Amino acid sequence: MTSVKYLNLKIHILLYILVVCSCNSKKNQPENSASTNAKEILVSPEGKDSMLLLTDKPPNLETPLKYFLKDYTPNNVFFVRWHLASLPTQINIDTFRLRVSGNVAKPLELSIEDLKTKFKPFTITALCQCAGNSRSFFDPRVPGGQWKNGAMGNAKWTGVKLKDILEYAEAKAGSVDVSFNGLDMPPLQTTPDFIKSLQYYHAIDGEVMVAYEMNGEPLPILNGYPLKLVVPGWYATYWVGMLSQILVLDKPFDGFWMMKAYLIPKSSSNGDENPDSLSKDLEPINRMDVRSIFVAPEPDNVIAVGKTTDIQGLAFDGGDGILKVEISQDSGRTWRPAVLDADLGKYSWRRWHYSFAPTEKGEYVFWAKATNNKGETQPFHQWNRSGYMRNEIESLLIKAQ
Ligand SMILES: Nc1nc2c(c(=O)[nH]1)N[C@H]1C(S)=C(S)[C@@H](COP(=O)(O)O)O[C@H]1N2
Ligand SMILES: [Mo]
Repeated sequence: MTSVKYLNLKIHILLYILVVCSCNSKKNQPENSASTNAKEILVSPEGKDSMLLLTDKPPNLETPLKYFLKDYTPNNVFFVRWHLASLPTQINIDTFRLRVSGNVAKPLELSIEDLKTKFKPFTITALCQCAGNSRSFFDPRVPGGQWKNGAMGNAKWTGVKLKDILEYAEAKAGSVDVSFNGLDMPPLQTTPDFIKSLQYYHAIDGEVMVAYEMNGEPLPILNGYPLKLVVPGWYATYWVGMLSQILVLDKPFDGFWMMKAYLIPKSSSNGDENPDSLSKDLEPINRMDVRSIFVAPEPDNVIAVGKTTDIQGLAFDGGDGILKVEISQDSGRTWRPAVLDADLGKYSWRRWHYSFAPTEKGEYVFWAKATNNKGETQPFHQWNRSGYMRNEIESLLIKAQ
C-alpha cells in the first residue's frame, strides 16, 4: 500500500518574521510588488521550501518572486490556496477512486492506475493563477487574501483529457454542465462544500484535463494530490484539487461557489468596475485577462551605474498568447519593446527581458505592458470589489548607485 501521509499543517515558522513598514500605497506613486503587506512571514511546511504565509488554517502560501526566474515553478514552492479548513490528513492511493456519475450511461470509479493505463496520457504547459493574485495592490483596498504577485505558478501538467473520461463514461445527450468536487470538506455544515462547474462543451474541449502529475512528479499534497482538474487559460478557482467526484448534469449547476462566489462584473473584459457605483450584472469569473509583471530586479535591489541590468518579467493571458511586451520610462508616453523568450505554449507564461544601463545615480521607474495576439492590452487602472483579475500596468522603481 502506498499512502501519502498528509503533511503536518501546523506551520513551522523557520526563517524570520519580517515587518515591512506598512506604507499605504499612494496614488500616482510607482507601486512595487513589495510594499503593501504589513507583515511577511516565511514558512516551510513539510514538502515545501520557504514560502510566504497568508493563513495557516486553511493553508494559503505564496511563492516568493525569486522563483519566477525559471520557466516552470518548482513543485516545492508552488503557491497553495485552500478555502476549507478540513483537508484529509492522509490519502491512500490504493483505495482512492475518482467517481464519474450523473448523466452518463456508464458511471465510473477510476483508480489512479486506471487513469494511467486505460487512457492516453496528455501533457500541457499552463499557468495556474489565482483569481485574487495581486489583490493586495488594489486601491481602494479590498477584503480577501492579501496576495502579492506570487499566487500563481507555471507547470507542465500530465494526466488524462476530461473529454476522454467523459467519453469512456458514455456521457449522454442533453448534458449541460459538469461539476467537480474534491476531498476537502467544510469544517461547519453551514459552509457550502467547494464545488465548481464548467459548461459541458468546455469540459470536452480536449484541453481541460485531470492531472496526476505536475512537472513530472505526483502533485504535492498541498496542491491537490492525487488529482487536480486543469482548466488551461482559466483562473485557478476552477482547478479543483484532490478531485474525487465528477458529476455530469442535464441542467445548469447552481452551487454556492458558482452562483454566489467568484463573480465578476459582466460589462468589462477585465472585471473592472467603479467603487462608487458597483455593477449589478455579475457572472462567474472565467478566462484570465492579459497582464505582465516585473520579476527582477526586485524593488529593494540596487543596480550599478554604468553596468547593463537585465530587467526581467513575465507576461500571460487566457490562451491567445503574448504578442508583445513594452516598457516605458516616461509614465506611458512612449514605449520600447522588451525581448520575449521562447514560447512554451499559449497557456504558459512568457518570459521577457529588457536591458537597461543607468548612466548616473538615482531612481528609475519602469512600466511594463503586455498585448496579446487578439490585441487586448492592459489599462493604467483597474478595480473590482473582490480584487479579482488584477491586470493594471505595473511599475517598478529601481535605485542605481
Ligand atoms: N478542492 C479544492 N480545490 C481548489 C480549491 C479549494 O479550496 N478546494 N481552491 C481553488 C483556488 S481558488 C485556487 S487559486 C487553486 C490553487 O491551487 P494550488 O493550491 O495548487 O496552488 O485551487 C483551486 N482548487
Ligand atoms: Mo484562487
